[in-house]
Formats: sequence, structure tokens, C-alpha cells
Amino acid sequence: MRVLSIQSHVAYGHVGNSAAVFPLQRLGHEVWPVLTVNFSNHTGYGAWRGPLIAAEDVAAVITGIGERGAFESCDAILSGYQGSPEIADVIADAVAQVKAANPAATYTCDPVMGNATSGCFVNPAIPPKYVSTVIPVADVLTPNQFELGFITDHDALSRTSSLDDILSAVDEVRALGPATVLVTSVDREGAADDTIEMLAVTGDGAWLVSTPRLPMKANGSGDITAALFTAHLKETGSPADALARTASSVFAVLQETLDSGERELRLIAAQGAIADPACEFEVEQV
Ligand code: PXL
Repeated sequence: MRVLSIQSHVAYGHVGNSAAVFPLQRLGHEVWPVLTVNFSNHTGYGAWRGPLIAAEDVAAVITGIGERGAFESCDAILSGYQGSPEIADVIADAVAQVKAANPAATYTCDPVMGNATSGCFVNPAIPPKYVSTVIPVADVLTPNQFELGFITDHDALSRTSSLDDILSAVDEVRALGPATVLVTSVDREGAADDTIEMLAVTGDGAWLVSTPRLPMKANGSGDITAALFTAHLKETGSPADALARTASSVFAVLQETLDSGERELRLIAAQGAIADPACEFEVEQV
């Protein structure tokens, strides 16, 4: 598979493309990373250095890839952290260009905005652009539960939400365009306190997987989740199998990170669990 991945780059640590590229490569896929920012480190540290990449420069890099005749062989487009709101138009344009060259290509949008613990950590002009410009052209959307609430104006999506509340927000977001939605960090009424869930919904049904909740916050876990789910869904064609593999690998990376005591994801150390997911967690159709 060949993946055009439009996301942030950090020199130190693992978020954005600096989280997504290696797992895709480890699974045997070719990745064309296009950078939206070139930061020293992720913004969770509260301080960082380095530039946002101007929208026209991001567009130029994508145009150059197209001029190599590469779009015909592009199987998937993946986008994550945008940096500035203008990048949304560049992404939508890239999706149109790739799909014109290869109608079978799919676009996965990870609508990076924030999370339940930190709230919204991106430029406030970015979330409306996701809704107006990017989400309508996405085939797969991978919000965490907080982002799903933000997109659908269900600010009330929280630990007290029921599975039905979450499923109806997913229906709303699917009506905007994406046929497949993966909700991460699902934290809902009725689930055990020591677990966290991922929910995949397509036109054919909904599947839930539950993993132990680890006492940690790891920047970049959403970025590897979106990348792995995209790759496994393309490869298997099965949302349930893609969910089982993704949950297994992400849990293993998080467990390895927790055990190490380090702040950055231990992606390299956990590469075996990326290449060969144990699929130890049961996926339940709901
Ligand atoms: O994990 C999302 C992400 C991506 N890119 C950058 C970030 C973050 C989250 O902190 O700072 C640059």
C-alpha cells in the first residue's frame, strides 16, 4: 500500500507523522510524509520551537508528488494535526487530485482537536474547517470521543453518555460524509471503570473493543491508531479485524511506554506488536 500522510513532524518524540510513519512502514507500506509543521517536540510540553509550514508550501510538496505521476498508485490519504486552518483546503484539494487519478483511493481524516483531559489544543479556527471542508470528503473519520462531541455539538458527550448517545453522534457525523467512523477513547456509562474502548461503525454495523485503562496520558496514541486502523482496514476489508489488530498494537505500545517510565511512545521497542498484533481483546458487535 502507498499512503500520502499529511501531518505534523516533530524532531523529538512521536506525534503526527513522527508517530504514524514508522508503524505503516513496519507493516510493509510505503509512506509519503508531507509535513504541516516542523516542531522540535509536541505541544503537550507547553513549549516548542520551529515553524508551521505555510499552506502554499504544503500544497507545493503535494503538487510535486503528483508531478511524479504518483497519485495513480496512491491507495490512501491520511491527515492529522494541521497547524493552521488553511491546511484544510490543501488537504481537500489533495484528496480530489488523488481520487481523480485513482478512484479506489480512500481518505482517512483524524480530526485532531484535543481530548477530554486537555480540551481543545489547536487553533480555534481549525475545528470549523474540519466540519466545512475536510470531513465531507473523508471516507474514514477517527475522532476521539471528545472530538466526536465537538464536531456534533454534543458537548455533553462524557463519561455519563450511553452507548446509544455515542452511536447517535456517530450517525450524525456519518451523515456529513464519512462511511466509516472509528471512535477512540470511548468512556461511557455502563463500561467498567478500569477499561477504555474503541468503537468502529460502518454501514454494515458497529463493533466495540475494550482494553485495560492504563494510568497515563500519551501524546501520539491517536495518531498511531488512525494510521494502523487505515492500514488494517484496507488490508483486511473487515472493520472487526482492523479494530482487533489496532487495539492490540496500540495497547502494546502504551504498555511498553508505561513500563519504560518515558514520556514519549516506545514505538521502536514495541515494533513486534505492531508487526504481529496478538489480537488478545475480543471484538463485540453492538
Ligand atoms: O497527537 C496529536 C499531535 C500532533 N502533532 C503535534 C502535536 C500533537 C499533540 O500534542 O502537538 C505537533
